[in-house]
Amino acid sequence: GLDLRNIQGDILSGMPKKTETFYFFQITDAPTFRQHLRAFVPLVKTVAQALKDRDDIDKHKKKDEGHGNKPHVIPIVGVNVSFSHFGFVKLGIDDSKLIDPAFLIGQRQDAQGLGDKGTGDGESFVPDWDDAFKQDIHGVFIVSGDSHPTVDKKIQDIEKLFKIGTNAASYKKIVSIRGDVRPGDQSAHEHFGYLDGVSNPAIIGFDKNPPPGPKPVQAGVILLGQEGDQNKDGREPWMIDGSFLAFRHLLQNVPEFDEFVNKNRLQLPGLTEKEGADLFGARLVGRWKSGAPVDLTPFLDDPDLATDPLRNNNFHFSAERDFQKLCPFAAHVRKTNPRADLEELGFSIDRNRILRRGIQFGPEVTRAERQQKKTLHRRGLLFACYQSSIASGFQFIQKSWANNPDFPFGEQTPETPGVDPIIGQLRGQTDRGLMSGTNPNTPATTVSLNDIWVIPRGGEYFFSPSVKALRETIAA
Ligand code: N7H
Repeated sequence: GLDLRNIQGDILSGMPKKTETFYFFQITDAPTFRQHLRAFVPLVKTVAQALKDRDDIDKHKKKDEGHGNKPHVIPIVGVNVSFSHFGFVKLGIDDSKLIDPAFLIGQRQDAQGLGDKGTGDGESFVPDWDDAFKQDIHGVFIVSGDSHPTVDKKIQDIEKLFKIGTNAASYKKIVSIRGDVRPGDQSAHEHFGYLDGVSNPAIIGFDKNPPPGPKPVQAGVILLGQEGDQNKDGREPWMIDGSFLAFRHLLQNVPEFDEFVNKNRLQLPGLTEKEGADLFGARLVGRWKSGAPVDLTPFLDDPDLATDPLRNNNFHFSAERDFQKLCPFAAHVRKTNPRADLEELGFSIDRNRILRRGIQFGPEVTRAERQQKKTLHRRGLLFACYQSSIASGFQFIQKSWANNPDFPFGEQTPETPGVDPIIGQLRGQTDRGLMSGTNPNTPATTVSLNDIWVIPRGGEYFFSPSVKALRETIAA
């Protein structure tokens, strides 16, 4: 079985969180850093501990409800740490057996391939990113919890261990970015308004009763050295139970997206303007804002289906593998997990599955923004996902699926799908070509994706080692 006390908590269970800070750093003094890290390791939350946190939260909730009280928040905080290739180089740790080409070149060098906007070409390409991410980032602390004070207090503890603010400091802080779950009834929804965190791969040997849906994957799809890791036999012992973390700082232009959806609302008999807009938006994503998949409920939202874990992920695009009346080929959830589109043709997509652990950042849309239909405040998604290969996971999904107007099927589809309207990008262009299938009755009708609403501002690829590796290999 998996050693849940050896795997960092964000990877498999996800740490319970209302707020989460990504704190990026650059190591300035490697020997001292490795000493400081030794004292830091006990702070790292494992999967076993994260599961216990979840239990505690549930128990308190039940108890409060049993007493007729409103559930009160119990303080929870969790810390994880990951390193980039440049971090391992700085620490003098040979990471060549991590093999992953995306990890080894780093995300800045990969940005042109991902389709990010920028200047120059090849080696001299400079992405149009925030300055923080143009520097060499060596590692990231992830600190999540129930509230800002608990998280901030933990960050102070970490800074103390690494002697930040004194002459003996062993790293330099580059930037920290705070994410927050959205307020009220939007709490599990991302900023465009769609329910997020519905579909993640079930892991064999970890998820005991996976709900019906995409078939569970071997642990090695996410964890190095486990069954299903493509490079299982080539790993060094310290790499086992670690996972690659792809982080992306993504802005979302919400008022502009809303305006696009409203302008292109479907004008079908019996639909109000609002219903026509909601249907169009649902067809861009592949799910209604409620979370209900359009493959199962193509014309009307179904809030009960949306929140029923036994049904809300149990679809495969198989009823219409070659057609897009139910769900457009380019819809975000079909592009990023094509299910039967490939599996029924005999292609396994197991190695392309990722565990997503993102969080929203930035304020709610203000009245002024809504009136001007223009983004005035930065908001979006701190996208984070885990996988045993970035080249087959995040990078592949972004490059070969989301950005590829011919996917799925290429020539065989009756209509060219177009890029993923949510995350697809073509060399930084705002005009991203045509998407078909948004109108269920006339799938050949296209809409022009003449703007882009998700804009990358930075990111990096990291490796999130096991606790044993932190203690015995990375710390001194
Ligand atoms: Fe996506 N969105 O609101 O439209 N995503 N995503 N994503 N995404 C998903 O199933 C969104 C991004 C995947 O198994 C849902 O949890 C937004 C990147 C994958 O069915 C919604 C952004 C990548 C899935 C969104 C964004 C992915 C998925 C449905 C950026 C990888 C699961 C809810 C700001 C390259 C697919 C759910 C499956 C689902 C949205 C980014 C991948 C609503 C706004 C960068 C694999």
